[in-house]
Amino acid sequence: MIDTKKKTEKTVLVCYSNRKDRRHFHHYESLYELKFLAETAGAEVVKFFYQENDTFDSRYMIGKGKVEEISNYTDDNEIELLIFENELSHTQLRNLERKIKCKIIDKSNLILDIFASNAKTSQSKLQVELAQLEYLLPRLTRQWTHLSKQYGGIGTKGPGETQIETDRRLIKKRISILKVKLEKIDRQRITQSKKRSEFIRLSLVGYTNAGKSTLLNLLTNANVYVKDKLFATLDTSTKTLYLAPYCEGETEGRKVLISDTVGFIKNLPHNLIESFKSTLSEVVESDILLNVTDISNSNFEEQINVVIDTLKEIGASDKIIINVFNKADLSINTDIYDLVRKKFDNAVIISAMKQININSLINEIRKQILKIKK
Ligand SMILES: Nc1nc2c(ncn2[C@@H]2O[C@H](COP(=O)(O)OP(=O)(O)OP(=O)(O)O)[C@@H](O)[C@H]2O)c(=O)[nH]1
Ligand SMILES: [Mg+2]
Repeated sequence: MIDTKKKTEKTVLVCYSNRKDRRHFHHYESLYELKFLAETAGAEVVKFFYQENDTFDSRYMIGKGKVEEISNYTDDNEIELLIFENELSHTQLRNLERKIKCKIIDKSNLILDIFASNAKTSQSKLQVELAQLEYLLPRLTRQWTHLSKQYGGIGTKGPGETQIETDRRLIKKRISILKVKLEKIDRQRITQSKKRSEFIRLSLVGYTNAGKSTLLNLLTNANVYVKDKLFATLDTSTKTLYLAPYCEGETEGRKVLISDTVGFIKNLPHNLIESFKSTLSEVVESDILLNVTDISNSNFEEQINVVIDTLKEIGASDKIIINVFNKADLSINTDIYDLVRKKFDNAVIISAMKQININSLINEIRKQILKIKK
């Protein structure tokens, strides 16, 4: 039997960058991350289109000439899907769909799709559905409905199976039902969380794919899902970490709690952060954050900034932070090690996979724990 769901869609990626406007400025390298996201969702990426200029065409985001170039390419090469790095307004989407005859989605839409297919628990499924509906509501157009029926695959999964997308009223009603259900789950979480409040709590945070779950598994002998794809983890799992006595005067070891949770990414759709607030509340309630960064990624400094901004957005920027630079087995430039030691407080360079320098990390955790009175 042929599994039609597994068919990969022939895809091109588009990124527009405006040199004069920070909100619309994107490096060419953004396309590599978008490619990883698209492949995580099952697409086959065959080409990048990148346009950088000083004049922003609000009709299409990219210039009219570029639209024609892309349209010719998609016709000649039987392209099924076009993914934009930039967030498109519904008017831009409609204008582009008139000119380019394939399915068009933006990065937010793609991330929502990945979240939808990776969601396992009822809480994360409800949270993703809520974010999808909130994303969809202002973008509901005739074209969208028409396209979603015509094509399958990326960008059309989720809440689009019934008549729901044709009726704003139904969507709004569904949104309020989802919110009530999520509030109920959150009340249970608060009760559980109170039981944990006597313990010192640590959370692993960081950019997606940095190695948070690998580190949790290593530190606690857990068996959390690890995968070389983006957003492998969508739920929070909390495990116990036993620490031996650290200094004189400390007679007994300590039992602390450590949690792994959903990773962050540049331009994570705001409604996703909103609907994942409950999942992320473990981070907000933690005493110490282990900010895990993939030091082998050439954009790691930008990724740290994204993590810091996201922590601010969820209200967790006032925590003790241990900066854990992971995947040191891959990075060979020692200048980078010097740079991070100088630039970041409490920096520890490790490899979770190859188990390099894990004792230094544990010592740093112990050192920081001594600062907390509980
Ligand atoms: N080379 C190398 N790879 C690593 C290391 N740590 C993790 N990985 C790999 O990086 C990929 C992502 O690891 P995860 O632990 O799933 O990363 P994560 O931060 O939990 O990712 P998400 O849950 O998707 O946000 C996997 O393929 C891991 O095997 C490391 O120290 N070195
Ligand atoms: Mg993970």
